[in-house]
Amino acid sequence: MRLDVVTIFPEYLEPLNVSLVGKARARGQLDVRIHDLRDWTHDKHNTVDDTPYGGGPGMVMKPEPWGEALDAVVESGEGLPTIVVPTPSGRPFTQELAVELSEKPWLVFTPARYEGIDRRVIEEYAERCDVREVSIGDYVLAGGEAPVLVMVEAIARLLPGVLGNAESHRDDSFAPGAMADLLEGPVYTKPPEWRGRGIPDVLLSGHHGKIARWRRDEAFRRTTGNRPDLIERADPAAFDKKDREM
Ligand code: 6GU
Repeated sequence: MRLDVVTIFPEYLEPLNVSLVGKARARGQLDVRIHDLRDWTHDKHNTVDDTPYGGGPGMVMKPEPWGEALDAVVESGEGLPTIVVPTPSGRPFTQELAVELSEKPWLVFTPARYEGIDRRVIEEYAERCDVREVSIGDYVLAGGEAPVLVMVEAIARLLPGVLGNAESHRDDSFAPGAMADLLEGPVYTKPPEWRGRGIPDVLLSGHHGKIARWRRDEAFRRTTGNRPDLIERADPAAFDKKDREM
């Protein structure tokens, strides 16, 4: 997968050199290219923002540098990319969207600062490319760079061969499958006793059926406590009689 990011803070994207995403790049599974938006400005101060028409607080990112930058990036590859515009006004970024984006050959991210990008830029590229305005949650950040880190990590771990073990995503919270609609429950490892705290007996029993039932009950308990909205929204057929007895 090819991944371009256009930003006024290229150094903010340095975590993409580390850990899972860094390794995927080193292995050639991900081709990440970071671009400085100011490279497409022409004035002495490399201006990227201006005051909003109609008045109001804050600044708006000017269309010209974004237009030149996106023309250069879009024309630098084969075919057309999917453009992901991080904005608190976008559609929610979900595991489902992460899966969909992980199947694209080429993504371009356009993290903005200030009050966002002049609307005409989004309109212009939506005529040429698939453009997605995406939010990572119901809170406001100072810019789209941290959301890009979040989205790229969620997408990269879904690419074939990036996680060591393809089974690793099977039980993810929000993954489709047997535990769909439930959050993952607690996990334990050695030592068997730590600061006087043991391991639930069932996990030491070797009884796979009982372990599966216990894991499901714990997942159900956690979901009821932390995300009751997920239980209400779920297909009632997703829950069995034993779940309802919890
Ligand atoms: Cl994508 N950007 C900003 N600035 N704030 C956000 C967001 C994105 N998603 C949630 N809050």
